[in-house]
Amino acid sequence: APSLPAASSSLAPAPIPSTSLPIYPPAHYLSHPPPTFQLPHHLTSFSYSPSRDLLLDPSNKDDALVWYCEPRVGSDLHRGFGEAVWRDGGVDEGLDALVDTLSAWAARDATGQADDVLCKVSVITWRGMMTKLMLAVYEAENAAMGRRVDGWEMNAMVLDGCLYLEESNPPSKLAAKAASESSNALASYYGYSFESFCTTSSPTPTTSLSSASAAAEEFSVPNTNVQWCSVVKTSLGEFRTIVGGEVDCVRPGADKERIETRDFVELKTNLVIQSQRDEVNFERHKLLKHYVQSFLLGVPTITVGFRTRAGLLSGLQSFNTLDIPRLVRGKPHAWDPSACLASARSLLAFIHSTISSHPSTLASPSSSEDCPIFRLTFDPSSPTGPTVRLRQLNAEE
Ligand code: 0WD
Ligand code: CA
Repeated sequence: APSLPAASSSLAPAPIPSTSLPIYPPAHYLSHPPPTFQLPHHLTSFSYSPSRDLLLDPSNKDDALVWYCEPRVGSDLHRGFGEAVWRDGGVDEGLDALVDTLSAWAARDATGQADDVLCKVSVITWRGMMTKLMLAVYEAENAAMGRRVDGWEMNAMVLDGCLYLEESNPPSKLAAKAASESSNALASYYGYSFESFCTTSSPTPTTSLSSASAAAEEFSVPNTNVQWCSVVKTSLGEFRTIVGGEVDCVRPGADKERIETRDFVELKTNLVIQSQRDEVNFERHKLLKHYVQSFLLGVPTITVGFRTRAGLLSGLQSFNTLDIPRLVRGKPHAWDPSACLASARSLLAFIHSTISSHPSTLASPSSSEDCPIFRLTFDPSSPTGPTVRLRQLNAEE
């Protein structure tokens, strides 16, 4: 029989891909230059209505867009607590809103730009999922230092070469989430109420006789169904990504017809900082999370409202997102965004290549119904060290 040419070794079955990836201490990721991160570019947007209807037509996709207006220090964030409308946290929305928005955007685009972006994209997900990937390295470090750290779970699939990542919400987890939300209802209400005090649905600042009455006028009782979300394209290393995320408001005067990421403003609330220990915690944990979350969507400004325990607004501080790493550099509790970028890139590479080369993905036709789903689990306190695991789900899961 004729012997096979040497080149046929490339036809040998691929080695069984590894199904778990250790998360190393931050320093491990700092021995090479960080991967590039492309400045996020706003592609399109959508809104959720007060009854959680998805609005994605040109006529209503920006219905939930609001503009920043400075709140009055001393405002009572407890105001309206009893009347607030809370989103039903038991509904698992998956990636539907993002995927539907992208389809509608591509369908009305006559230039071919949308198709061009979509055919090159290798990751589509919510910003919140990218935040989790970027923070895993420091969550692992927190766990190693004995702090209590929650892991996370996501579902993943690769369809036509594009990785889709969504939060995994098994019923047990939804119940735990609902319980923690109701026990933290007041603290999270202060966050929503702060958003209401800081925003107005008119694009130009209203001039009024007294700033106190202007601030009072801007308050409307929060309905957590209402959200405005931006969909951006960016890239991390070799991965072109499309990311959707909630944007709290845009800067005063921003033009609704020409929204760019440089207009975006993120709002946060925090208990007033009263001790050295509070300050270290704020810089080590809160600023890291705020930085990563806003960086991923290209949000340039983060405005923090400091509040008392009783919910009175006691002060405001705005941060330029890109300046935040410099504020903590050189301190004993410093963190380095390069470790986040490098570890998130290696996580994406692991997830993308493991799923793409998996026999069941290779065997599946190009339709989302039959595409195999994988479960991604991050266990920061695993006895064998912090690890991200990937396994294929059964049809029943
Ligand atoms: O964990 C997530 N990323 C989830 C996102 C869980 C459940 C739902 N979603 C939805 C959001 O409601 C939105 O429609 O995905 C879309 C995009 O969200 P994102 O920007 O990716 O979410 P993330 O960056 O995690 O959080 C941004 C804001 C939060 O503001 P703060 O200032 O706390 O980070 O989205 C809101 C919240 O206001 N948010 C939620 N709203 C309702 N239900 C939820 C939730 N479970 N999680 C975050
Ligand atoms: Ca916020």
